[in-house]
Amino acid sequence: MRIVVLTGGIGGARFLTGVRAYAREAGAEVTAVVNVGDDVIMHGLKICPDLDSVMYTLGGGADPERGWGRAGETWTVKEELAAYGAEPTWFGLGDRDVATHLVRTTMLNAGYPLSAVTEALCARWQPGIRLLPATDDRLETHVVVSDPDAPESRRAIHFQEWWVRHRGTLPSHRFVFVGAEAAKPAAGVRDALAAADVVLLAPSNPVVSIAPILAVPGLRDALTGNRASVVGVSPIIGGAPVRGMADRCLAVLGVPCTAAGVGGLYGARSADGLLDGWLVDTADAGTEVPGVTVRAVPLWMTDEAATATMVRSAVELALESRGS
Ligand code: FO1
Repeated sequence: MRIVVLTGGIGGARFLTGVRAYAREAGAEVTAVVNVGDDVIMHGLKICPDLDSVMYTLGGGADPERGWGRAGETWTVKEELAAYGAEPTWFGLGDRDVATHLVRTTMLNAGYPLSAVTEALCARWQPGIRLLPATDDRLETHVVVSDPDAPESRRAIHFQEWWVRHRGTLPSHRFVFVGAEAAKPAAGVRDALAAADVVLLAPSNPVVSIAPILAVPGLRDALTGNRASVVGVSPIIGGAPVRGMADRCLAVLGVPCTAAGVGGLYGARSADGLLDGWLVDTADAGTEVPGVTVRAVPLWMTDEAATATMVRSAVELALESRGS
C-alpha cells in the first residue's frame, strides 16, 4: 500500500511518527508532502520550519518541548546577532539548527531544487519516510493585517512575523499564498499522488499548513483526480485546536473552530471538495459533514502507539470510504 500524507506544523510532524509506525507494521510506503508556506529567509538563510520539524521529529533530533528546532540547542549565534542589532531579533535560530540552514542555503544557491536539498538533508536524519516539499518554487504565506490604532490600514506581513512576533493577535483580514499561482508541484509530488492508495490530511492547521499545499496549481487536481481515497484527521478536538493557533486562523476565514467547521472547509469530494472520510475525536462524535463519511476515534497523539492506532483508523476509513 502507498500512503501520501499532506502535512505541516508540529502536529503534522507528530502525526507522521504514527504513520511511520503503522506503515512499518502494515508494510506500507509513505510519502509526506510538506507545507512550504512558512518558509522564510532570515539573516540570508533559507529556513523551512515545517520540513525541518518533520525531519528532526522523525530523525529523533527535535526539541520535544518547543516542537520546533533541535534538542540540546544553544543560542550563541542568536545572541551574537542581537549584539549587532541584526533584525529580526524576534526570530531565534539555534546554533545546531543554523547548520541545517547553512547547508540548505548553500545547496539552493548552487542551483539544487528544494526537493533535492531535502533529500540530501534527510540522508543524515533517516526519517524513514519520503519527504517532499509541496513545491520547489517560492511560495510564502503572508497575512493582510491592520494596525490596531488604524483599523482602516492594510499591510501584508510574512506569516512568521504574524505568528512568532505578534502571536496572531493583530487584526487580520486574509491569508495570501505569495507565488502560488506560478508554483508547480515539486519533483515527485504528482507521481506520488498518482500512485497513492490512500491520501491522509494530517491534523495540521487547515488554513496555514494544508491550504498552502493545495494552493499549488495541479496539486489539488492530482489529489482529487486519482483513485486514492482521501481522509482528513481533525486538528480540532472539542472546539479547540490540538496544538497551535488554528482557532485564530479559522476566525480570519469566519470558519467555526469545530471538527464540523474544518471538515466543511475541506468539503466532500462529491461536491468539489477533498474528503471521502473525516476522522474526528470521540468528543466530537455525531459531527456531520455533508457527503463525507465521519468516524469518531480517540485523536490525542499522546504517544507513538496511540498515534499509530489513530492512523490505522484513518487508513481503514479510507479503504472503506471508496469501497476498495
Ligand atoms: N517559533 C517561535 O515561536 N519563535 C521562534 O523564534 C522560532 C524560530 C524558528 C526557527 C526555525 C524554525 O524552523 C522554526 C522556528 N519557530 C519559531 C517555529 C515556527 O515559527 C512555527 O512554529 C512554524 O512555522 C509553524 O509550523
